[in-house]
Amino acid sequence: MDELTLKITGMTCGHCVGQVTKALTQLDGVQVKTVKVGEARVDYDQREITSVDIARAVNELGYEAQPAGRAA
Ligand SMILES: [Cu+2]
Repeated sequence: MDELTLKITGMTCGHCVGQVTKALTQLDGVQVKTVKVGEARVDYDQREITSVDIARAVNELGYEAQPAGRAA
């Protein structure tokens, strides 16, 4: 598994955290570690999904996600 941290703009409250958590949990190959306002950390399997796909799932909710830290 590889680690991905997403910096997310547009999140403001616990509802946003719930929405992002739900969307990430539904992705195959992704294990959610922590989600808080402005940031999500997951482990993911590169054979199943890319960091771009993971960010896109968050963007589809109306937020703006960008990979942070170690590139994958
Ligand atoms: Cu909110």
